[in-house]
Amino acid sequence: MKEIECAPRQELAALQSYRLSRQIRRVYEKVPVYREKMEAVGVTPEDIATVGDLHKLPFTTKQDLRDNYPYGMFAVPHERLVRIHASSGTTGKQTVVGYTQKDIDIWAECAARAIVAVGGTKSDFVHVAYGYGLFTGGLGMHYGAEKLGATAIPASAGNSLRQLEMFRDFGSSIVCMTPSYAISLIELMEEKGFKKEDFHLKAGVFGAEPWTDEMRKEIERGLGLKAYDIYGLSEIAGPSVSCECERQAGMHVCEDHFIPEIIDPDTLEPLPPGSQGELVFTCITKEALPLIRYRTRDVAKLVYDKCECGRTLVRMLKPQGRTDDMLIIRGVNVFPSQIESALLSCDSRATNYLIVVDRIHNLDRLEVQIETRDDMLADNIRDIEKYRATIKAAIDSALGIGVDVKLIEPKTLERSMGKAVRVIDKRR
Ligand code: DLL
Repeated sequence: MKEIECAPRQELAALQSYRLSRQIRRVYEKVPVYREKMEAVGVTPEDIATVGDLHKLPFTTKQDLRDNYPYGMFAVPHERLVRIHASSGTTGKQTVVGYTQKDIDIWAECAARAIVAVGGTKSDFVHVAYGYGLFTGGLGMHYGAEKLGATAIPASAGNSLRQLEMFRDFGSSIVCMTPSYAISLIELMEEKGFKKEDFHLKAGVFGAEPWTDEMRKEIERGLGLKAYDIYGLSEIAGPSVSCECERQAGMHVCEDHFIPEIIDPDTLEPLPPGSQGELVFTCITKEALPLIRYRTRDVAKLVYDKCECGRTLVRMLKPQGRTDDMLIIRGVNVFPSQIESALLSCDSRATNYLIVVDRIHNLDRLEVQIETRDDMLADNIRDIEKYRATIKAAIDSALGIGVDVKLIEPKTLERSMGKAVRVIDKRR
């Protein structure tokens, strides 16, 4: 563990203040968009001396990146860039992010910290099954593993049978992949007769999409490892902006590089510690694309209590979802993660599901389609109806609205190798 990860909070705040004021002077000089935004609210770099001044600064959004596509918000000439990545861009134009060599080194350091936090050492085989490419998952964890001195296995996502053979033959001890891909590998293990005892897995670093504690239990059961949550976004660094430690009680943010805040997404006012709201990050060491008060749209909470692991870095609790993924059903706010949690609390193996939202005769309708499994086919109709009714009751009570639950044939939903698509909203 690095010293800074358990430094007294005042020491950390002093470092953050120094880095923040230096960063603001830099972006003011080098990025016209920031100068204009700061001038518009009457703030100059001299006004930003400490972390307490952060709230004076204007926000940055994905729209700013789109408006300045591809490189308009970069603070370095392109000769200094050593790599670019891009967001998946499911809605609208994709966003391009870039890194200098120093940015890559810091990112690798954060990813190495994440691997250490889940118990990794130089002796581990770190099997990276996030996609390699413009997506940050693969290369992000790969460089982290190498920085630590562990052995990276650059498997990338896909070719699932090979993944299982590699787990068995290469001695993979730490795996990195999306939780939904882990679920599809567990399913394949059962189909092909692999047992968790065939592998040497001890820990997994799962992220890039929301997943619940119920899903965690299912992955731990299926793969025989401890499953940890890791968070990040391309705009800030990629994976390892924050990661859980062995306590599995929230993800420690690399606050010496990224300052987190929680704001009210409607009023844009910062919220007190412990409140749930939209997560905002400011990059204080990033050279190429130093985003200031970047609105992530992720809904989370920050916990400042000292963790039993000894780290003093703030923890962010599992993101509930994104403000733009929140569904409004007949006026009620619904996060897909609430549905997953209720569903898996009835049947921990019901991991293949899809939420379909529609508007019929001017009324919102939410249907949860759940795949049945081959082993359920022997059940009689009454048992299956009871199963469906139990799940419906659990989801209705979690959401406070009535939903439709439909059981569908085994293996009809598409399997994910990256971020799973869990919601189809036909109203959009
Ligand atoms: O998903 C980076 C990443 C790769 C993180 C591998 C962790 C592991 P983007 O494609 O830019 O970057 O997507 C970022 O994914 O704003 C969240 O909405 C969501 N997300 C990422 N990690 C988590 C997580 C990568 N642990 C967006 N829990 C973020 C919930 C997550 N949501």
